[in-house]
Formats: sequence, structure tokens, C-alpha cells
Amino acid sequence: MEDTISAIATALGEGAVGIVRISGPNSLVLAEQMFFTKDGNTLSMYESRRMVYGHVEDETGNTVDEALCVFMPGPHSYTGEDVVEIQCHGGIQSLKTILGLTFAKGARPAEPGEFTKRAFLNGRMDLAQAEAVMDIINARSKEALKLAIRQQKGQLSTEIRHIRDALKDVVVHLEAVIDYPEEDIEDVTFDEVRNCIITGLASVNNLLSRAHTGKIMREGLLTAIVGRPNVGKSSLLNCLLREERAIVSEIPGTTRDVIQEQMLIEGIPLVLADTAGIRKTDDFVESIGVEKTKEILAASELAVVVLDGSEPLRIEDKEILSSIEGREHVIIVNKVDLPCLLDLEALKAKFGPQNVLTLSVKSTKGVDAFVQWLKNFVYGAGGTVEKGVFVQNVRHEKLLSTTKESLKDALMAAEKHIPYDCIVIDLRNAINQLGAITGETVQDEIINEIFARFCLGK
Ligand SMILES: Nc1nc2c(ncn2[C@@H]2O[C@H](COP(=O)(O)OP(=O)(O)OP(=O)(O)O)[C@@H](O)[C@H]2O)c(=O)[nH]1
Ligand SMILES: [Mg+2]
Repeated sequence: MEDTISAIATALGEGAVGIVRISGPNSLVLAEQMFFTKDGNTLSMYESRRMVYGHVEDETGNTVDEALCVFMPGPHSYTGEDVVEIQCHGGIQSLKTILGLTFAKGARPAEPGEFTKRAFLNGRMDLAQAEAVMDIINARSKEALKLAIRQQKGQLSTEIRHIRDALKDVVVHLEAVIDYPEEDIEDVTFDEVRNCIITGLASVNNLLSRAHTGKIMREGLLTAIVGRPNVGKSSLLNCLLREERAIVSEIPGTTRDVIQEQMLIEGIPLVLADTAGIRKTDDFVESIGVEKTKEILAASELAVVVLDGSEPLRIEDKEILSSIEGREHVIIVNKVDLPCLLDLEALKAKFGPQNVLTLSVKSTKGVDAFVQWLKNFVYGAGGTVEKGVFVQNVRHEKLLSTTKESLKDALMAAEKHIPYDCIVIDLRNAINQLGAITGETVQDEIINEIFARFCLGK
């Protein structure tokens, strides 16, 4: 039998109310030894799921705090076990003292994510739903929250199960043909198998095509603004942030360090890094800055290269442009309020006309077009996150990619009329990989790893 665990469920700090949560078979007995109702009854004398007013007492009979207490019996609780929640004043001392009393009465400190882990192990939610719980807590924008809620409600899981069940049906049928070749089982033709695999593959591809958006909504888009000194990188950051965050000056080499800021643009969580202008320099501090710029560029998902349109392309610009090859990028030709001395057509021919934008931070001309470019980059052809299932989680994305490979192998085998046994192996792999998303087929280690990333008390 599971033991009883407890933790502070609310954030530690000064708040109106704080909650200590207890889960496990001894929750009620344990709570009754420290929580006393106003009219001298025990908690179990009240209806379950009813808030009861009273106070918490320590071992010497001193009142620790006044509190509200609720008992939620399993299996219809968050964890699926008996749960008690004590709501006290949201001060650190009060919460810690009450938590300490739960330990003294026999509860064990909960590990991070252990309540949700128990919910998963007790079948209250599947693994993808459990992972979405943390996404809800960490949501950086309304859009990210919408996606996390959809996943928590089980939309992704339903879709995955749908694909998986269809593949399982094919395997069952193929195995029957393999096991009982002499029986008169309706023989699945290679064509039928092929069609089923193609349908599964299309669904997996559809999910993967939206993974890019989902990941950005969950984690934010790390964007590095790079360029040689004085082109207007810090000016662009300030303009997007709508505040004078970074120092702007006409002296090249003004920004020495990476300045990272989070912002929301049209619901897109951007982590925007303004960097030191890249150039060869004898200045020691500046050269460290240039190294940092290179590091952040390597780590970023999107490179925004800023050029000064009022000057011809310099050797430093060319070096920066060649360093972003193979990376997601957009090129901003800034200062177009001044006469343009850059060969825009040559840039467009090299980097694609859609990826070269003209802009003036000074007059704000072209800023809207840049925002539109970002929206297209993040939301893709769909242009919105309003409908549909978005894969947000890197673990899910990886599993879907390996599923795709297994299905492609199975498809090739079906097309080449390779014996059914081989197709079954590929299909089984795909089924297992999909099952790892929802947690049906996943190793304990991975489960532990996932919940260890949760916050305490959740
Ligand atoms: N005319 C004009 N000047 C601009 C524009 N954007 C920036 N500037 C000017 O260009 C100069 C350099 O701007 P910064 O934003 O400091 O340039 P930076 O790329 O951050 O430069 P470093 O930090 O030195 O690498 C400042 O004098 C800005 O006022 C623009 O659109 N038009
Ligand atoms: Mg700067």
C-alpha cells in the first residue's frame, strides 16, 4: 500500500491563503490529530468534500493557525487516494509549522510532482495529460494556456489512441493470418495494410507539422538579434519591448553584454536577446561580448540579422550573413528612413525575398511587417492556435518522429510485399512509441524523470 505524503501546495511567500495537501490512506486520521473543528467534532463527522472551519493545534495544544479543512475521499480525488487539504493563512511560518505537524503525525514529504504522479499511476489521467498539468502552471501566454488545457483535457491523448488502435487492429489481423495460415480467416491484402499505414502516417505527420508551434508556445522562441556594431540592434529590441531597455548610442560597440528580455508579441512568447555587435576588436571586454554573441546565436532558434541600409554591405556583415546559413533567420535592413545604399535585390536573391525585410526603427515603418513575419514563422500556414491539437512537448515530438520512421519502414515492407512478420515488427514499434506518449508503454525511469521536473506540492 502507498504511504501518506504531504506538501505545501501553494507558492511560498506572503499570500492571503496557503494550502497544505495530504494524500494517501492515512490522510484523514492524520488530519484529525491536528485539525479541530470549531464545534468540537472530528472531520469525519462532516460530509466529505465539505469545507470545515476550525484550527490547527500543535502537540502541546497551542493553536498554530485558524484554518479551513476539506476531506476528499479516493478514488474521486486529484490523486485517486484519500486527500485532505488544510487552508491556513498564507504565511511561511504558518504553512511550515502545519507541514511539520503532518510529518510528526506520520506523513512523508512528497517529492516534486508526486501528487500528479499518483494521479497518473492510479489512472486518474494519462501521462500526456499529467505533463500538461505542468504546462498549465508554466504557461507564458493565453495561447500557451489554451494549448495546455486542451492537452490536459485529453485531446492529444484521444488522437494518439485513435491512431494506435487502428494500427493495433491491423497487427491483430496480421498475426491471425501468420498464426493460423490454414484457417479461413479473411486475408488482409497487402493493399489494405498499406492503406491503414498511410492513414496512420498522415495523422502522425499532421501532429508533427504543428509541433513547431506547440513547442514555441510552451517554451518561448529564443531569438538572437545579431549584426555588426551600430546597425540598430538595441534600438530594435527597445522598439519591440516599447521601453528603453538597452542603451542606444551612435558609438559602435555600445552593447557589451547579452541583454535578454521576455515579451509577448501577438501571443507569441519571445525570448529576445540583444547582443554585442560582432566585429574584430582589441578591446578585451568587447571581445568577451562578441564571444557571448556567438554562443547565444548558436543556442537560439531564430536569428534576426540586422543590417544598416544606409551603408553598403561591409565585410563584417558578410561574415555574419554566412554564419547564419542553415539556421532559421530573417534579415532586417534597418534605417530605411535614410537613402538606401544596400543591394536589396542581391540579398533577396540569396536569402529568399520573404526573409528580407526593410525597416526603420526611427520611423517604425516596417515594424508591423516584421511582426507579421514572426506570426507566419510561429503559426505557419494555420495562422492561429484556435483549433486543433498541438504537440507541445519535446518528448512527444521525438516519439512521434520515431513512430513516423517505423511507419515508413512498415509501409515500405507492405509495398514490397515483404512477409507479414516483418511488417508486424515495425507496426509494433510504432504502437509502443505512441503508447509511450500516453504512458501505456513507458519505463519507470522515464516516468520518474518527468515528474521530477514538476514543482513541489503538485
Ligand atoms: N536614422 C536611423 N538611425 C537609427 C535607426 N535605428 C537606430 N539608429 C541609430 O543608430 C545608432 C546605433 O543604434 P544602436 O541600437 O545602439 O545599435 P546597435 O546595433 O545596438 O550597436 P552596438 O550595441 O554598438 O552593437 C544610434 O545612434 C541609433 O539612434 C533608424 O531606423 N534610422
Ligand atoms: Mg547595442
